[in-house]
Amino acid sequence: MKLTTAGESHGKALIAVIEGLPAHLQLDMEKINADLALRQSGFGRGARQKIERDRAEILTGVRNLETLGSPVTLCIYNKDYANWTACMSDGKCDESVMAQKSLTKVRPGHADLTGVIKYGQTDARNILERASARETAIRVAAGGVYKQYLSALGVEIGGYVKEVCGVKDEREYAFDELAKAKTTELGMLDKEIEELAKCKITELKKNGDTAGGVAEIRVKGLKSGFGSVMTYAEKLDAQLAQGLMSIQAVKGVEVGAGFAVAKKSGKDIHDEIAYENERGFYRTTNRAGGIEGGMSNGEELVLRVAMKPIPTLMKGLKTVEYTTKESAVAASERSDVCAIFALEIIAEAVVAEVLANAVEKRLGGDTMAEVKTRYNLLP
Ligand code: EPS
Repeated sequence: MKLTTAGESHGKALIAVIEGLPAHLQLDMEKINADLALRQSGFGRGARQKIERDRAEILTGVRNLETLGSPVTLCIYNKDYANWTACMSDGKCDESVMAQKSLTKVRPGHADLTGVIKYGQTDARNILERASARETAIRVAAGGVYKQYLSALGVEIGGYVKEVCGVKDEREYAFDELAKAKTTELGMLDKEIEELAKCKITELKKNGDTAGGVAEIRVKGLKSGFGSVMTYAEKLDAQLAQGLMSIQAVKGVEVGAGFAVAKKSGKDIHDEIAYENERGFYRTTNRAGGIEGGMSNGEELVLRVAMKPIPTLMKGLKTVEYTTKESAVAASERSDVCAIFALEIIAEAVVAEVLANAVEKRLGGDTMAEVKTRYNLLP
């Protein structure tokens, strides 16, 4: 299965094309739109989210709410395009509006500077429009399709926000407790810690500053053997890390105990193996996070993703104006203070994409019935 996304932050629309889905996958668009609404929510989001009301529209590949096996195209129209037509149109733009909206005081931590040099631009808007995390809206829509493919096999994905700018929830939660996170303001499961995190965001906002955080993503019901021990590029943890690192602002990914493995001895890290007639083989602990040797081992997948603070600061950092090369204060334009709740939703979508691909690689199948039969035959 192949996913391509396209679209600029203030352009007409965002598009995703998914190739390789089997026929007869029933799609519930309301579930996809619910994820899109969650991605827009969360304490610390900016004014843009008051303009957009993201809803995915299907343009191709689906008839009567079922996939046909042909490429599925999803589209989200940017409502804000109406306010940006003069300088974001594919036709002739208004030079004065373009100049007014241009960005040359390149932002530290953003794609601005490296992007303008690489693509021979002077206006970083030609870079930031694609670098923008607005692109994640369409990845969440596509992820919603992959989630429904996995759900048909009994594979479910959940998650929560574990940390916001140093305010951390140290507790571990059972998978069934995670759904509650979607009903909170910041995606955190502990009310008191969430209040502290909100205070932190409010304080940072007052100072023209921003926050990142950590989200934990979990997967229940994935059988063992997805990914590969034979080919490095097909290792499941490698593919998950690639997918998660591709999300805007992500700087770190952990699987299971993650970086803590380096602090402990083998006896305290490796998960002992047991067997019961009804359950089959299982691990008595899950520090490996459900992946050994690049393959799922049948335990829950446990992944954590670290997001850096958003690089658009209302009190800009020191920089250099790109055209004059003079010292300057970095550009600040409307943005979010914290988008960690969004990251949690986006990371679920990306994990769904990677896992659906791993399932398709192993099982193939032109119809959902074939995929399900093959999945159910696995130990
Ligand atoms: C973003 C800047 C802001 C964010 C945007 C990501 O957009 P704007 O410049 O229009 O205020 O709100 O994220 C989204 C629009 C979104 O839907 O997630 C950036 O520079 O990355």
